[in-house]
Amino acid sequence: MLPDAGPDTPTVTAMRARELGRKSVVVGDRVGLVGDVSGTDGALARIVRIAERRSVLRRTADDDENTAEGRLERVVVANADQLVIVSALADPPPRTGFIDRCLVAAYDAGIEPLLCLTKADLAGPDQVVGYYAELELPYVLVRPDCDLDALRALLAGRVSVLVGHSGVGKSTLVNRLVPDAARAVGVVSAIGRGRHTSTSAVALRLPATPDADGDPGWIVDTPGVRSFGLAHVSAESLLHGFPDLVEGTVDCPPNCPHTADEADCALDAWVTAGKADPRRLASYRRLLASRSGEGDPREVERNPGDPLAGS
Ligand SMILES: Nc1nc2c(ncn2[C@@H]2O[C@H](COP(=O)(O)OP(=O)(O)OP(=O)(O)O)[C@@H](O)[C@H]2O)c(=O)[nH]1
Ligand SMILES: [Mg+2]
Repeated sequence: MLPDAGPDTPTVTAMRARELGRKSVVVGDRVGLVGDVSGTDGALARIVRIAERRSVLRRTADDDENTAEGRLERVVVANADQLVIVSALADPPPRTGFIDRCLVAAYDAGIEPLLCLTKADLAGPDQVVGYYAELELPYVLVRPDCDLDALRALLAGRVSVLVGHSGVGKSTLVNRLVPDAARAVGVVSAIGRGRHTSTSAVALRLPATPDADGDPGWIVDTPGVRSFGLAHVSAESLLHGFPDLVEGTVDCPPNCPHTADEADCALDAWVTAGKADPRRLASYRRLLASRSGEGDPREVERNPGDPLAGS
């Protein structure tokens, strides 16, 4: 993005200059350019500077900080203001474990979360919305025939990044929001198994709408992910993704690990007293366990009693 780019600024093709060293440029970075920034055919500029990032959304390949794969940290996007967690209500089914992970990543990065529930024509939102009742988590419902005014209003003036499993309809949504985007859209081949149609993240400027003035914002489409690895988030910070549980830890002993085997952890009493949903505590503890290598982050099969719980 050019720092002062307006809607009519041409798209500039640029390559990373050697003097940047090992620093990588990611989607959303604000960069300093030299060379030919005319945007005409064949023109090539050079990226010589990356501005300080306002926010950095990261994920790791898996949760294990003890393996090379687990430590492999990817910056998903820089300078995002809003994390739009896209979950289908069916085909593939919603996974609150995954949504919870995204919430942790959002709060950790200082990015505001927005829950976007797609395929509302196939299933109702009550179960998912009920699960988050204690949180002030804004959400929008999307179906093929709905208008997107409410979503557009929430996207206006900021940089929003879409994340979600493959096949939940991220690119479909981007194509509706940005008619020129022409993002490839895939077919969900089997329940829960999207095809990973999108392979790279792309930032797109949202078009101006006639009845709203001001900056309509930017949207970043990303490839579907299987899981949202949180090895880079400290155990203490994990709790930030569970604001409904935070107050319940006030009565915990010092350095309480909040795990299920900690007899004095006050979170059990908090849930028993009806202050938070027991499924949220279970989800928090699954995350704690998966980070210490004790649990399988792909615990879908391990929770047959709660079909929503998987990640
Ligand atoms: N019934 C229904 N189908 C939808 C809706 N939104 C998207 N789909 C379908 O879901 C399938 C997958 O959509 P995509 O937009 O490619 O999903 P994606 O999230 O971009 O997937 P990846 O790029 O693999 O991460 C396509 O066949 C869409 O037509 C919806 O609101 N309702
Ligand atoms: Mg896609």
